[in-house]
Order: sequence, then structure tokens, then C-alpha cells
Amino acid sequence: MISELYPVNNEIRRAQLLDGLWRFRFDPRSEGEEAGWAQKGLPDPISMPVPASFADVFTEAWQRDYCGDFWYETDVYVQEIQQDQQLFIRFGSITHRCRVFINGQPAGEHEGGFLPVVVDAGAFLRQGRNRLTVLANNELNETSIPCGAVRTKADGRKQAQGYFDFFNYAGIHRSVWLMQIPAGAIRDYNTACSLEAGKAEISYEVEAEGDGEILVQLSDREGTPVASGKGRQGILHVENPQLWQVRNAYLYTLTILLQKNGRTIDHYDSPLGIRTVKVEGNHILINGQPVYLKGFGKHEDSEILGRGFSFAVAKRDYECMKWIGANCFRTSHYPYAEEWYQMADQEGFLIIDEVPGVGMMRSFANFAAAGAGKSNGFFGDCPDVDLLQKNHMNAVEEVIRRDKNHPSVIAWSIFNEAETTTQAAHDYFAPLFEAARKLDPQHRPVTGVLEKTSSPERCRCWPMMDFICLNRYYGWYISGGDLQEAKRQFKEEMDQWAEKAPQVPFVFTEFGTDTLDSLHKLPSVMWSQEYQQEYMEMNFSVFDEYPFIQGELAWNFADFQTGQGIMRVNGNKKGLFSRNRQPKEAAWAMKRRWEKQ
Ligand code: GCB
Repeated sequence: MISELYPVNNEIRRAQLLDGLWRFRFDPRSEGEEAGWAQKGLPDPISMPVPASFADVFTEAWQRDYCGDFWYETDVYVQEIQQDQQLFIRFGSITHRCRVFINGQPAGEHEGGFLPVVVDAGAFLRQGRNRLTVLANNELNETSIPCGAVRTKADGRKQAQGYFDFFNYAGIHRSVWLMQIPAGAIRDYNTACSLEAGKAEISYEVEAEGDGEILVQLSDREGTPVASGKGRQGILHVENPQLWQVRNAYLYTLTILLQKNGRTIDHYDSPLGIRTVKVEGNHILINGQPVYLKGFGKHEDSEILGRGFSFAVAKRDYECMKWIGANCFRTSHYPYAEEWYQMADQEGFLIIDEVPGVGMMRSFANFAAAGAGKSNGFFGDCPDVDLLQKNHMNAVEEVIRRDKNHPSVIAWSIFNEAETTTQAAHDYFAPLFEAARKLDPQHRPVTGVLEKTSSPERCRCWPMMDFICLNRYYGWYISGGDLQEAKRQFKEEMDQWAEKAPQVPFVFTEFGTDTLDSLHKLPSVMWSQEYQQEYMEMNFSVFDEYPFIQGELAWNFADFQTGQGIMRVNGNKKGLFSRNRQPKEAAWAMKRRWEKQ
């Protein structure tokens, strides 16, 4: 049985970080498995930091742009294995797919590059030194999420072509842990809150192995118990609860104990925020109060690390978001490292948690086609739509299982800018929306993110959404350089939505302009700092005219790396912050607006 709970250390559970310099090598001819690299050890490896993307540590283009199989290897020392213990190796993610070997034996595999890979390692690890090997692959196709293709060049080199606008970073992007947990372990838990005047009810459900007794306790910040329960499910009653509020988080600690004959077999502590999320009419309600979402679509992206998680980068991002007055971000276009959500729980940030359902429109420059409203089908002629949907469904299940207990998560986003105008698209997405609604114990809103071709007239999928997310670039991809005309077109579309879906909240999940921090021009031109600011102000004036608009998440928090092409100058420059997290001028205008709201 696989335990996916985030690793913790306490008197029963042990979690040992395996991060550091691992051994690494490319395998362009996919020969390593047959040649027995997992059994014999990697031949001529180089060193590679974990966690990090491999791309930007290199100085040669072929290494940075490498596409195909690649291997990681390290030694794991196990001091003592006790009879009544289970051992797991847990990778925060391996991009995009992997097979894991322990002491040369195949121990597990995973498809999808943005969610944990947990390997039951008990049968393979021995006391002392062990070899842990990962065979990974970063190719894209039309059954992988995200979607893309691979082009093979005349010299045999493969090139990944994502149907999306971010660099196809790969590697071991998140921390790796050796977990020692008891034989009969707590495997998972759910919580859901309801509020009444002066009271909160927290229903809980614990999944545990074996037949021990479950005890649950909730303690406040000072460690004083405020409620307790017995049994695998029940309700905790809290008088005068301190609510988890937007940008004002209060976290209790939930303690779960598994006991047998009076002895504690397992113990798991985690933070718990008491809050509710609901959509009512045109409003998104947190604890019954309407909230207006302010913030960004982000990426996990920074210099050198690529998509590798760093506490320092994440901390800087939160500080910048606090400085500018934001309260929300979308994990565009994939679930982020779990530490992002833990930090959001502490800071009171709201997260729209997105599965990697991106690139579901067949165009090598999806973002450009999408922005300009060009239609090209996808689901109707996808080579194996059932396999794609299965991979997508697994990601929905895995992300909800991983993130369901975070108070910061207020909604699930099933896709970004997919083709949504055909019956095939509707039939593809309907079961995914249904699954998300069924699987989430807190019944949070479920949404998807619509690009320009998903117009009020043509989109077949918006009725599945609890609130509607729009990515719109009036003044950039449409009527770029003419904000007056852009505004007219923008309002024309919004008037249509007002007629079509007047009772649903709308959130703008993308709007923005590429902007060079070196370029100033009066009067403004596209790409200048002045234009970004004027564009933002035009967008704000439209948002303020439509009361059903309940949020504005600008594209993007910071400049980020993309593939090369004539549309990108060493990456996407739509950041309100530069890639090294310094504000562009428009950031000050957003700060002035958001601090007042
Ligand atoms: C979009 C995509 C996003 C792109 C952005 C852009 O619509 O969702 O991934 O980066 O546009 O800048 O073109």
C-alpha cells in the first residue's frame, strides 16, 4: 500500500531528505535499460543537483535542449530496518515520466511530471548502502499531459515541441525523501468545514491500515486542544473558531493517532485552516463573504533552477505578491511543489489549483493561435483520446488526493485553453469535471480556463464550470497597439457573456503584454513599460464595468523561460516582475489598485 501523505518526522515516522548532488547521464539511444545501467551503475556519469531542472546548468545547447531518456542515480543509506516498518521513496515529481529501480530491481513507475511518485521500497532496500536509480523521459505526445510532439532531426536529435508556451523543463524538480512509517499506517485523511454563528463543525475521515483505533485532536496555535474525536470518521465541534481568512491565516494543528491496545502505532500532524468556499450567484464566497481575486498566473520558473523548487525563490515570490497587494494565484499550468501550498496556507493566499491539462489544441504555437482566436480542433482527431483522458483523469485524482486538505486551495482548474467548441471536447471533459466534484471532500468549485475561440456563442464547456475563467489579450494579440479599439472589442465580448451567463462569477486568469524592462517610450508602443501600464489600466476599466467579474489574475507574475521562436525574446516577458523578481513599472499601478480594493 502506498502512503502519499507529505513526509513528516516525529517519534514514529522518519523522513530523510535525499536531495543533493546525484549522478546523471543522458541516454539518447535509449540503450541504458538493456545495457543494465540500473543493475551495474551508470557508466561515466556527471553530477547533477536535485532538485533542479537539468537544462540551465549546462553550457551547451544540445544539453539544455535535450529530449529523450535520461538517468539519475544516488546512494541511499538505511541505518536500520525494523520488522514493523514500511519504507517508501517519495519524489515530489519526476518530469514527465519515470521508472524507478532500487538495487537494480524495478520498483515503480509513473506517468506525469508534476505530481508525487511514491515507491514502496520495503522489498528492495536493505540495511546499509543501496543504489537508487531513475530512468526518466521528457518527450511529449498527444496522450501525455501536457500535450505536445517530438520532432526528430536529420542527425537523430529529438526536439520536444510543447503545444504550450513554457520551456519543457525536465528532471527531478522537487525533493526526494526516504520515508519510514509503521506497518499499520495512517494512509490518508479528509476534512471539510461548515460554519454557523460562533461555531464550526469539521467532519473528518481517516484512512488507515489494520484495525487500530483512530483518535483525532485539534489544537490551537498555542497547542491547547479545542476539540477531539474517536473513530475513522466523525465531527469535531469548535466553539468560537478562529477562521482561516484571506491574507489573514489562522492554522490549527490536526493530530491523528492510530492506537492499538493503548499503544500508539502511528501519528500524523498537519495544519488545518477552518474556512469554507462556495459560489453563490455572481460571487465567490470565503467563509460566507465575497472575495475579489487579485494576483497572477504564475510558473515554477527561475534562473538556473528552471522548474526546480527553491524555498528562497518561493519566499521571494510570496513577498513580492504581498508587496503588490495580491491575494491569489493560479498554478498555471500544472500542480506546483507541495511547499507552495504549505506557504500559501500560512500566508492566507488563495490558490486555483490547475492540473497539467494544457496544450489541448493542435498548434505548435498554441499561445499565439489561442490569443488571436484561431480555431484548430483536437479531441475529434486525437490519435488515442481514451489514453489521453485516462492520463488526465489520473492527474485529477492525484492532485485532489494530494492537495484536498489545504485551506489555500479554493478551486480546481481542469484545463488551460483547451479546444472547447466541439461535442468531442464536451464529452472529453464532462467525466473529468464529474470526477473532480465527486473526489473533493470539500466540494470546492471546479473550473477550466477559456481562450478566445471559446466564445460565448461557441464554447460547449462553460456550463460545467462553477466560475468561468477567461484568458483575454485585447490590446496585445488582438488590436495590439490600439487600446481604444481593443477596449471596444473587449466590451463587445463581455456584453455577450453578460447575456449568456449572467448568474456565474467570472475570473480573468490571464491578461497581459510582453514588456521589456529596458524599454521606455512616449507615447507608448507595444513592449514598452508605458504600454504595459496603459494596457493594465484599460483592462481594469473594463473589469470594473461588469459586476459579475470577480477576479483579475494578471499574466504573468514574472518573466519566464519558453522555447525559442520569433514570438519570444529569450522567454515570455509578460511578467509584472522581471525574471529576477524586480518590479516593472506597471507593478506600481497594480499595487495602487489592489491595495485599495
Ligand atoms: C496564453 C497561455 C499562456 C501563454 C500566454 C501568452 O493564453 O495560456 O501559457 O504564456 O497566453 O503570453 O501568450
